Amino acid sequence: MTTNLRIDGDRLWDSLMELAEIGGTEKGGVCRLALTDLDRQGRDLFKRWAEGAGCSVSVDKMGNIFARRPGKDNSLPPVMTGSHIDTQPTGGKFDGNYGVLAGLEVVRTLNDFNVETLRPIEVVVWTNEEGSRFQPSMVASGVFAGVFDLDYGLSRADTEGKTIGEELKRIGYAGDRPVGGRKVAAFFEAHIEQGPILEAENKTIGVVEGVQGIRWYEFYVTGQEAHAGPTPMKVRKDALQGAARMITEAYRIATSRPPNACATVGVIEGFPNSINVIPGRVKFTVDLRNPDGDVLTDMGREMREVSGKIAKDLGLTLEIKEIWVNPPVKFAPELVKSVQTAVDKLGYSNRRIISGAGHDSVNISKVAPTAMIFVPCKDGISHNEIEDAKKEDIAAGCDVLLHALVEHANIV
Ligand code: HGY
Ligand code: MN
Ligand code: MN
Repeated sequence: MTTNLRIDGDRLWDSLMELAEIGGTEKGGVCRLALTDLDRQGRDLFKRWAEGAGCSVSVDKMGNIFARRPGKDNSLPPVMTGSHIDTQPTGGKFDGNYGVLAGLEVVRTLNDFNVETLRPIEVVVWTNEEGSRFQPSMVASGVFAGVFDLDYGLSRADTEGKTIGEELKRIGYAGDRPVGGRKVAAFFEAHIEQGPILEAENKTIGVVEGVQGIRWYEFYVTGQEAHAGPTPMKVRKDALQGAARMITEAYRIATSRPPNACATVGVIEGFPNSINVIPGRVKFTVDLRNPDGDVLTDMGREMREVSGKIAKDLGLTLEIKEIWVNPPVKFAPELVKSVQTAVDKLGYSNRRIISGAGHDSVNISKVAPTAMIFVPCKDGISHNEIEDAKKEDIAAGCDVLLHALVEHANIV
């Protein structure tokens, strides 16, 4: 395909801004949690746009949406691209949404130039990538890749006990297609970096070689509620005192393994959450990450060990649930090479990079050759309503996606 083929950056940007209005927040972010009515509205909009671009749209039993542009030989496995449109509660306009709409823009561009590919192309919206409303993260692409079974996926419940299966039915996206079990020739995902490296080095494109490992835990610390006044410190069974020491250890475990180890405590719930009652129960979560699988495993081991010791010292009981383990992933060298070739052909500044964030590509890499394309985001900030990106970078990443995708859509 000739190098002067470019996507329509204005159209892509306008689509991003229009989708961002669904769940748009005061601060300019997006709150569109998985399988809420806002997610349904976003799905409906994508479906309308995809059908308007001549795609046939299907939905599988996990609510994953596939917009298919036919190729010359539709018996061949498709080349796929896509991401997610569910967001964090204080999410931004670009996380996930960019990868979905970049895929749609590739289809629109191929239509504009009457480019026919050998293989069909499918643009995918994966259900519940964020793992905010339903844990674990990326559960629907996980079912597609056989990482989880369908029952497990559909049974994931939110804090109100509503399951993915029930919510898919409620919003009208409980599809009838089997989930996965079909060949995919290649999968590409365009995404903002969600970190500071590309912007700091003034690079337009990140050629993503892989994703760091991730482990998620839930910690349940139990002590005994008692009166904040008459109960001497030395006899207390204060669940929050224990949790606080364990949380401090989580940060030490990360900072003692520089430069890549990460630890995040995103959720803390105390009970009974009353100013003059010693907390009897505390639940908190720990998200550990490292590009080195062995170091990540050791971080988890140390977290368990020190927390058990703290619980014993303070006369507390501790239950630790390991809710998600994702070893580090290396992407398919032949697809990474295609991304690099497209970047070089288009003349964009670039660097190789490992993704700090998890993506559906992690799961899809288990069943198809997979690679990702990163573009910078402002100040490296994401999972924040101020998330922002430059229009020209958003367009550049989509140009790279266009050329890499079409290269593979024309390989027999
Ligand atoms: O957790 C992650 O890295 C992704 O944003 N779900
Ligand atoms: Mn994302
Ligand atoms: Mn995210």
